[in-house]
Amino acid sequence: MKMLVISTVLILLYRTPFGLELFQDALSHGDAQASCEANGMSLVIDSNADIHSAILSLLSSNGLDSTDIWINGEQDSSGTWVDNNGNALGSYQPWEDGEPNGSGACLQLWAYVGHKWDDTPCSVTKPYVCDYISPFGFQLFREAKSHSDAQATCVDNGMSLAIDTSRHTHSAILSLLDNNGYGGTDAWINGNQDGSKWVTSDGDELTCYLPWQDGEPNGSGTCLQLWAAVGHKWDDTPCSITKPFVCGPTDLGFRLFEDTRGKDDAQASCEAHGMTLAIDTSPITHKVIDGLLHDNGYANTDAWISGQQDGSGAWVDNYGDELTCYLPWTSGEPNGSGACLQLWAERDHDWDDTPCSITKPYVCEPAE
Ligand SMILES: [Ca+2]
Ligand SMILES: [Ca+2]
Ligand SMILES: [Ca+2]
Repeated sequence: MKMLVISTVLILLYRTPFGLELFQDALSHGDAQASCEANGMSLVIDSNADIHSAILSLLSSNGLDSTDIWINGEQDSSGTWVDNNGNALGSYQPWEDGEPNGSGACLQLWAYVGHKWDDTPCSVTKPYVCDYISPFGFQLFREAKSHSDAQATCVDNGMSLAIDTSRHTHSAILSLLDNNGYGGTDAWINGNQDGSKWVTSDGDELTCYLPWQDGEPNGSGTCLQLWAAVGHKWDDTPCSITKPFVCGPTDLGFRLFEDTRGKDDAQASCEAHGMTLAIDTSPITHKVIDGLLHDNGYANTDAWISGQQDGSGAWVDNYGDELTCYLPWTSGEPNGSGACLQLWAERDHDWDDTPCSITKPYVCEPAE
């Protein structure tokens, strides 16, 4: 009897681990960052155990287990370890025992100790790993978890599950998934059903921007996912299923600028920082912007956000989109007193129309 020989085809799938890119030309730390930027990326920020293991897999699959590697991080003049934008590195800092020992001001993954962190001179040339940077500060976590475990991991990393408040955040989250090879994968974002409402992890209702897939939510679960099969529109699904997930900053990426400017100059300043005046799309954004003003001592100060009257008298944001759905005008406003939208301190930072030329501090959000 003849043996049936089943020929096995070994298919070797090789894929760059997920948006991270390894560059094998050895450069100094500064030149490595410049090279990342020339490729639309930045030196990777080793901000959690999940991305750390993705970096190590990338090195391993390229035979670089024994090679030191540059990542994002340098010591500033005050001795703090910061990223290339000057923001302090987070709480996840897998230093080798005894490091940093003052042997240099740049951060490497030290091969000799299993690619733990080490401070070393910036001028030494090494290969380096770049990463796509999401404008709103969204981070993809690759290890599949239940919705509640995903949220707990985001909190452990100083964030929350990503809150999808506008077409701009939605597009940033989708770019993050695509750029990391997750264009075909479902992912958790922030949202739970609470009776007839959908609320964030802080209990704030998701309103106005609700990109549900047609026919959803259909009662198939009480947690909010981005459903890959329908272009990552929103879908309700059981919370216990494990999926990759996207975390985002609790301040939604908004930033207060304290120099006072007229409205046009404020927008120009936002743009100079890769941002645009913040768009107040829902009670969630309003609470964050108002909180930012309070936390920085501006509870009693008016501030500019996005919004001006166009030629037809409609109120539009900086992308030219009409402001609809969420319109927290304070009582009696708009009263025709100006063509620009401000947050009026005297009315708890509800909306007011006012002359565009008045100078005020302003709040920006990341631009697409
Ligand atoms: Ca060292
Ligand atoms: Ca569903
Ligand atoms: Ca007014």
